Amino acid sequence: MKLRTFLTTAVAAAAALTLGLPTAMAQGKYKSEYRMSLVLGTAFPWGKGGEIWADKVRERTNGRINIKLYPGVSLVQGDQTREFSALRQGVIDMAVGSTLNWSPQIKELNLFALPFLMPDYAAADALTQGEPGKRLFERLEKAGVVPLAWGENGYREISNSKHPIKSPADLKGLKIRVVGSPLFLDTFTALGANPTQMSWADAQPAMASGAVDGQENPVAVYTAAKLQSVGQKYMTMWGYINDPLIFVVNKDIWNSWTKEDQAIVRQAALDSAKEQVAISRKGMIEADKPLLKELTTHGVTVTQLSPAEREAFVKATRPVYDKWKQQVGADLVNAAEKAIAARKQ
Ligand code: X2X
Repeated sequence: MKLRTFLTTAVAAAAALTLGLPTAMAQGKYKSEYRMSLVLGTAFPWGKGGEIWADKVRERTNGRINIKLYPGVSLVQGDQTREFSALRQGVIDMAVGSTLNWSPQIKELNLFALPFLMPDYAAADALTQGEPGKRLFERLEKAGVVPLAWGENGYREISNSKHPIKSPADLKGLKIRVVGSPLFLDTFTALGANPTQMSWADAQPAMASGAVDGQENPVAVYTAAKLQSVGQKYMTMWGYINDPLIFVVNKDIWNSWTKEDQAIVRQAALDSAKEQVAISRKGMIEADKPLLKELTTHGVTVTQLSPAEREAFVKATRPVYDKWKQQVGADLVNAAEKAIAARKQ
């Protein structure tokens, strides 16, 4: 640095300090490293999204904001339902988190777990990119975090180790691992199954030992986690819910950044989320669905439902939908139903 530039900078910094101007220099609060929480690591579309975001931010801020990934929700000892509280409290600086895992704290996020609300990807987009998504971000801001962009874990399909599932009767008595909020217990109870709540970390050994018979997760999660190797031999494509992800920053961390850096982090989140959604849908949106083909080569029996067969699941879970519509907020659910009805296909 030339002497003159140095002096100008030093004077500016001193002035900023005394005047309390919100410049990075005046704040001097940047951490050498920020902690990003993720449930799934970079072998999955979810973790890839976090990695892309971290890389873009590091590059575009010339290393001013340096992010380390913590997959396996390791900052909350693997308990994904505590992630949102930890984010609020500052144990976590930023995250790409699932609406399902945060719904115990933010009941409106149960919207996405209402059974059979979103019939296709266009419907999921109508919610996240439309009015309902805007309202949910406002709700999250009120809860004290800074949401920036919507990603996607994906449509959750059901698998099990016993037999193909074609009707609610096939679920009878099956022990199914579920996540998140009590809504899942209601859904699977209504279908005649025996749901049990546990973290992702506990779920895999439980499948391997046969302590649970089944689970529900996107196909991309199933394949990357190789769930066929823990006995999950049967998968039914029922698309009952889609699980969006949210790119988010802790509020104090956000406020410690300059306006310029805030804009960079926001734009990087939007760009990364777009890439992440594309990665997450890869193999599922092409006509021949290569990801499903891959499953069959691993010996997995993939069951497709006829419209009438699917309708039986919709009917069986309708009372749960109606009950939880009130819990989520009838206004928000009505807005969601409206956005879906008006979607472009
Ligand atoms: O635990 C799950 O099933 C997972 C990985 O999909 C979520 O975190 C919602």
